[in-house]
Amino acid sequence: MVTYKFPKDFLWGAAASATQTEGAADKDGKAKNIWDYWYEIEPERFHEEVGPQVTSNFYSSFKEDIKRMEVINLNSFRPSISWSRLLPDGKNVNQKAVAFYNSMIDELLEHEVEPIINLYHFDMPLHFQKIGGWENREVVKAFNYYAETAFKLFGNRVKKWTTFNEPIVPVEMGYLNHYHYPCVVDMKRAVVVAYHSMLASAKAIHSYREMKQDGEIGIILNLTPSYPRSDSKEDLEASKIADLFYNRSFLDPSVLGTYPDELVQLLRRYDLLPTKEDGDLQLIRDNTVDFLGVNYYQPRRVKVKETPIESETILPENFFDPYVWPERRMNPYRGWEIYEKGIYDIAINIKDNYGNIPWYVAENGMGVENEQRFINESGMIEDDYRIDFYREHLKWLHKGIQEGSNCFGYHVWTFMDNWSWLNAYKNRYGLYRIDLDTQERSLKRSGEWFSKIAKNNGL
Ligand code: BGP
Repeated sequence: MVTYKFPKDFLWGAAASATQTEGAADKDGKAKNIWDYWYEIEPERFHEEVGPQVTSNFYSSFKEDIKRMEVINLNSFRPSISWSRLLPDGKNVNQKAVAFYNSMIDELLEHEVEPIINLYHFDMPLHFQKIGGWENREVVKAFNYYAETAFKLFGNRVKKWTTFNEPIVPVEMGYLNHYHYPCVVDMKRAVVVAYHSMLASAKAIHSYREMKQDGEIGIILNLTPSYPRSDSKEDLEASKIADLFYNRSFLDPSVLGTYPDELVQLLRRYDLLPTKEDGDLQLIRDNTVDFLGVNYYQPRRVKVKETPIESETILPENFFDPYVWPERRMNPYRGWEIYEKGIYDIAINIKDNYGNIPWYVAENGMGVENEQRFINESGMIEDDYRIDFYREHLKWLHKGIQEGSNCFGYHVWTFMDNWSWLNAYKNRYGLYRIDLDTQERSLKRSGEWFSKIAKNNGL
């Protein structure tokens, strides 16, 4: 019996990214990206010193893996293209990469798994990082060339594209914290990186339309709803600022075509506004997305700034403090709060404040360490915690849809265990387990459960 039925043609699937799954990092002409390089110079930063060279070997095993998608009734899959594989020097097309992505796309279509192809998932080619990465407007141009090349090569079969996955993450992790290369902590530079990423997205959308491609193009944002500790004026203000920095900085320009005034004023007050060129804001205004992908993992709880600011440097944290909600439930392995209702709040926010644009859950998932503890006699991982996680999020999502939010799909993170940015294979997320010694895949109980949900279009 299906109690929570989802709309017709709802997408049930999973997301992935090139660096986290493909492997073959130095094979068949692929150039280095920042992850390959960072691992080379600082392997100790990565869990158990496992780097991005092999990961889940999707480059070689994609045909079997796509069959496995069909087995569990996925009707869609969102991988990314590796920029440094497709255009190793930024200009010339690598034919081996074309062959790989062509076969991957064809295989997906043959198995009735709709490809949603993402262009950028944290993987700046090293030679572009060397000239400043997103700080350099030349890289915005280079990205546009890459996007046009991908549309030209694959646009006849791919009907849903996304420009970026979580563009705030490289800003936050790489320019406000030491968690992603280039490990800079500088708000002024972070703002430039964010602004240029936004321009790159708008420019690629512009090209997509100029090229008269007959599909749709969007962006994937990680939305972390900000919840204030209390209704006090100060807590509300703190939570509003967190929302401006971490959500609205990309959400507003991507969907509405404009930056929030409060954000611009705040940046101006601290002399943090980036240099604009003529036409920039018009480009952003004219090239909003057709649809939105939303990655949801955790909320952000905020209170007014109570701890003294230790450094002179301006950082987002100067404007609010994190708040530990006494009732919170944590995923202890990842250190993220689990708050299922957040997905409903996002659904309603999109409906009420973002023109009820078509959107889908592009990632939602739970990473757990040491999952082999849960292997049963027949060799299956009994990950009931993950089933609970998905079920509760889906119920809240269903409520949002019932109330009119225009959500067209739900993708889990992720299809099979994969390599994570610093944690490597510490926390596992897959519907399929991967034995790293043999690269063997085996279905987890959550995979079996998800296949029924996908088949019944509900739970
Ligand atoms: C998202 C990223 C994914 C993935 C996921 C899980 O932010 O888009 O690439 O990694 O988070 O996070 P992690 O791998 O850090 O546990």
